[in-house]
Amino acid sequence: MYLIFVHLALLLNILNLCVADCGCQLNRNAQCNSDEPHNKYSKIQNEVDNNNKETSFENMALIEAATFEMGTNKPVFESDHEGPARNVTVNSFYLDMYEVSNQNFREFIEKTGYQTEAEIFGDSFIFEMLVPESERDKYKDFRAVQAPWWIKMKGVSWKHPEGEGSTIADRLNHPVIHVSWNDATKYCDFVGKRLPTEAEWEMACRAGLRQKLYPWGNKLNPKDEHWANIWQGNFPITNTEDDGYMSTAPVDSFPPNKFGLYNMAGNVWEWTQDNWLNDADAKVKKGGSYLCHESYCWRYRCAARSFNTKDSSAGNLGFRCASDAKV
Ligand SMILES: *[C@@H]1O[C@H](CO)[C@@H](O)[C@H](O)[C@H]1NC(C)=O
Ligand SMILES: [Ca+2]
Ligand SMILES: [Ca+2]
Repeated sequence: MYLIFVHLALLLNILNLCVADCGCQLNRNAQCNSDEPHNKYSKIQNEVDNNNKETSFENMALIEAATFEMGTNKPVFESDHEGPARNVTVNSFYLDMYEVSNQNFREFIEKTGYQTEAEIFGDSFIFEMLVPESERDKYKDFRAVQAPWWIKMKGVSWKHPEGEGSTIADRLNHPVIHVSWNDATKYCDFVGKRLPTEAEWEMACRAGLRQKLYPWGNKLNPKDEHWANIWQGNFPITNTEDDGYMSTAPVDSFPPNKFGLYNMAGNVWEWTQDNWLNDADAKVKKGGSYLCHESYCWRYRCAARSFNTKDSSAGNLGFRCASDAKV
C-alpha cells in the first residue's frame, strides 16, 4: 500500500510537471513528452577562473545559527511538497541583502568574459506582456505549451532582457534575470560565495517569525502598503501595477525583513543549491516573482517552493549568494 502511494505521488509529481499552470515551473525544454533531453546542448565550456577568493561581506546580513520551523502544515500547493512543518537547524551564515543586480553581474562578466547559457543557447523565456504587442504574433510557435504567456525569444539574455533592441542601462540596480542555475553558481563562486541552501533561504525569509506566510507577517499589505513586487490584477491579462512595477523593481525596493533582507518575497525567484526531490538536474527556487498572484501562483510565501532545470532561464528568475560564517 505504501509503495503504491509513493508511486502515485511520483506519478502525480510528473503529471504536475506537464500541467504546471502558472509557468512557475517553466523549464528550458518546456515541451512535455518531448524526447529531447533538456541537456541536449553541450555543457558550459567557459570555466571561470576564480582568483578573487577573498569574500566581501559588504551588503550581506549575518544570520545566526538557529532551529526554525521549515515548511508548513497548511500547504497551498501539495505537489510542491511545502509540508510538513519540521524543525531544521541551520548554522550561522551570511546572505546577500539584495538580489544580485545587473550592475553586479556586469562586473563579473567584464572581469571573466563569461557567457551565460541563455547567450549560448541564443534564447530565453520572456513574459508576453513585455514583448511589444505588434510583435507578439511572430512568436506564436514559440510559446510554452502549458504556459502560453511565456515566449521563448531569440536574442534574450541578461543584457538584453526583452531581446536585441533592449538594454539594462536604465535598470542597473534591478535584479539580473535570464541567468540559469549554472550561471548563478559561477557568479557566486567568482565572488567567493555560494548559493544558499533551501533551508538557509527559508530561515532567512522568515527572519525569526514562526509559521508566518510572508517575511513580515501574515497580512499581505500591512498599513495598506505594498511590501513586495508581485502581480495586481487579473493574471495574465491585466496588471494594474499597484505596487509600482509591471516587471522587476530595484533590488532595494520595499521594506527589508527583520534580518535586513530585501525582496525575499517577490521581484524575482531565487535559485538555491538544493535538488528538487531526487532530480539532480532540477533545482529548488524560492520566493516567487513579479508575475505571482494569489489566484494562480501564490508562491511569494516563505514556505512556497518551485523548481527549474539547471540550464533554464527566464525573465523572472534571479538569485542572491550566501557564505559560511567563520565560527
Ligand atoms: C519545533 O520545536 C519547538 C521547540 O521545541 C516545538 O515547540 C515545536 O512544536 C517543534 N515543531 C515541530 C513542527 O516539530
Ligand atoms: Ca508588480
Ligand atoms: Ca526575490
